[in-house]
Amino acid sequence: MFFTVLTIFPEMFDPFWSHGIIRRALEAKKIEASAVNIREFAEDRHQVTDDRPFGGGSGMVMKPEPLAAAIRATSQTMQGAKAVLLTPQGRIFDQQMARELASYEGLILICGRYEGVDERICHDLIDYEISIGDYVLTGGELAAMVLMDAVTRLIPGALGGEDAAEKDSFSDGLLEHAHYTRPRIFEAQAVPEVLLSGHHQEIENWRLESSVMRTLLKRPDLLQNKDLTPQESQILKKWRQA
Ligand code: 6GU
Repeated sequence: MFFTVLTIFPEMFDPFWSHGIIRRALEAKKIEASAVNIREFAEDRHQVTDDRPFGGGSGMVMKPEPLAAAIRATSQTMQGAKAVLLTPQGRIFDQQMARELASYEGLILICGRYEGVDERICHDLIDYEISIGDYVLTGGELAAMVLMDAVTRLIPGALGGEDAAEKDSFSDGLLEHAHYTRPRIFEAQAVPEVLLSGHHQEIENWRLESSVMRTLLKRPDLLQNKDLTPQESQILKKWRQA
């Protein structure tokens, strides 16, 4: 997977590239990533990337020419890449969209700033408009990092060979089961006995029950669109009656 981020703040990405799973995935060449300054594609002497809105009003709009030039130049060097505009007006990002994006060879992530980008960019040059939630950020940069993080962990081998991505929350439409580590008793709260038992089947059963119960309590909306296995249905019935 290739990520190229188009932004007026490329330095914002340096700390993101240099920590944790993202760093390891870069070092292992599971992903490649770079941040390109849109300013480099501005033709004028002052490399201006924004201008006042036609029709008046407050705020500034990102000019179309530097953005279009940046997207075209990047697309040419990235065969099979999709162009994603990060905008609060986009489709809300979720795990299913992360899976879809992870199937492409590359992603060009375009970070809007100011009040927005000139509308004429969206028609021919953009494949996806994506938002990360219903709140307003000052720019698409943090959203681009969220998206790259979620997509990277789905790239085979990026997590270091474990199957953790498949077992994570949302991958099967349920929240994760509860987790415990040492000590066995922390502030008068004991670890559930079954987890210390060594009975693998019983531990699996307990984890599924924990998963279903937590989803029912914390995110019942997730259960609306989910096909439940017979075992999951049975657990749900039990907890709904409780
Ligand atoms: Cl992608 N951009 C901005 N500016 N605000 C957002 C967002 C994106 N997603 C949620 N809020």
